[in-house]
Amino acid sequence: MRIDILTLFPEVFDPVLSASITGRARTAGLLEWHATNIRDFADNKHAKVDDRPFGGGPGMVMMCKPVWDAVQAVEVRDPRVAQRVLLTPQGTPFTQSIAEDLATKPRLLLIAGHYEGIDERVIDALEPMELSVGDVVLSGGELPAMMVIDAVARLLPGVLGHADSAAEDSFMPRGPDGVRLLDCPHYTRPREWQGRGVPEVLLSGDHGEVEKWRAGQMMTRTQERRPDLLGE
Ligand code: 9D3
Repeated sequence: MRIDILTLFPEVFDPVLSASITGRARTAGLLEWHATNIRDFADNKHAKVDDRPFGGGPGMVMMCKPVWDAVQAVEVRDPRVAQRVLLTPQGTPFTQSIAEDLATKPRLLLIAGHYEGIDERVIDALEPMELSVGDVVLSGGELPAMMVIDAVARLLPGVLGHADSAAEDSFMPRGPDGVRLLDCPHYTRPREWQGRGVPEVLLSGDHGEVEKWRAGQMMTRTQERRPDLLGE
């Protein structure tokens, strides 16, 4: 998969993405990413890509032209059609299902906004998928873009080893009707630590009972901590 990122801070991507599983995916030839500075597509001598909002108010708005020109320039660097994704607080909440969908695409183009936002007309023209990473205010779309890249990369065939793929099933296990559940608690040696023991069933050697206990823990923890995952 090829991922392009349009950003005002292209230098932040390599250090983070090279260090983790995305770095391994790149080394294995399964993933490539290219961060491009939107500022390179400013047409004025001060490389200004933002301007004051029509209607007044605080903050600056990213102008249409540099964003549009950057998208056009980057898209012709590869013949595959890119799924365009804009990271924005107004986007659809990013979920594992969306990551699974994005992982099927040959190419992604992520646009990380900064300032108060991007001129709505270039969003209308580009028709990107718009994603948010949660109800929290960040200072830009760069960390959200890296979250998307990380979540997608680990779903690409061949990126995780077999042991890790198995672990993935328990990372977000499925309940009876395919609903995602929180994981159960985990324990390792020693059997007692600061006076705290380990649930007896885990020491019993009875794999059937262990699996039943884990399934029960997943369900009760989800009920207690994330009832929204279980629906009505
Ligand atoms: C005063 C208006 N601000 C809303 C509270 C505007 C604003 C614009 C841009 C606030 C933050 C940002 C920068 N954030 C992102 O670009 C962003 C983001 C986020 O802040 N939270 C969750 N997901 C995302 S995806 C991109």
